[in-house]
Amino acid sequence: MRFGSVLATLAAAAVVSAQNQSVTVNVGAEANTPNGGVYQFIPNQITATNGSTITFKFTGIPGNHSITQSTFASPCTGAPGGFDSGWVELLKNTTDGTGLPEWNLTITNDQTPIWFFCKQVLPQLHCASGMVGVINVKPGANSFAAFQAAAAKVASVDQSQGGLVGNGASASAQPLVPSEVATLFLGASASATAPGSSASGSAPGGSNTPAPGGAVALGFNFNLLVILGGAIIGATMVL
Ligand SMILES: [Cu+2]
Repeated sequence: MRFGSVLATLAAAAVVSAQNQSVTVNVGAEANTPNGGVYQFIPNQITATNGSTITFKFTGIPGNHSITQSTFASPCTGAPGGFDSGWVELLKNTTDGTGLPEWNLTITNDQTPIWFFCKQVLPQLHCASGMVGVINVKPGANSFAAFQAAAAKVASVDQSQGGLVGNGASASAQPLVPSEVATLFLGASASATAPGSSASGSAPGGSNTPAPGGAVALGFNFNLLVILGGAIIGATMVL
């Protein structure tokens, strides 16, 4: 009995509850976080009633992560009408942990599980590496363990962009991203994504960059150089 109660206590410790209040979830872990890799939400199981706010705090260094709603059936694919923070790339940490990017999600329907994942694919699939979570899992129904196990078998991760309003939870704004510590990248919306392009994870500019957004930034810089170079050549010819 005593052993059983210890187990029950340990299991309960992994679940964080919020009742019309705020709960913080760390997005991504430090590289040296004990007992786990960098690809995780901490905690990854949350119980929260309607009106509660989940504050996702981007804490992982290195880190480029998203909070994207999926379904139990397709753990690493954006849910139709699902919420999506977009990618937040944390460039550096702050000395005391304050001033980090945050994204607030408010629970609007606490009667159904809200499954979510990180859609980052570089340097490996974060979703398949364990970076998944659930709000309001129902006892005796689909379990978080089964969700995470299914995610681990996924070979490609959806890169389309969801909205702020999701199924059972909504955000009123995009992530608050202080420019000195992080950058926000938004992908093409699901409806605007061409068939076949959603799983590549590559934006124009190349696939060997640290993030889809990073690829966009490098592509822009390259184009800028071309434009500048062309302008200089043009000016020289005029002279
Ligand atoms: Cu991630």
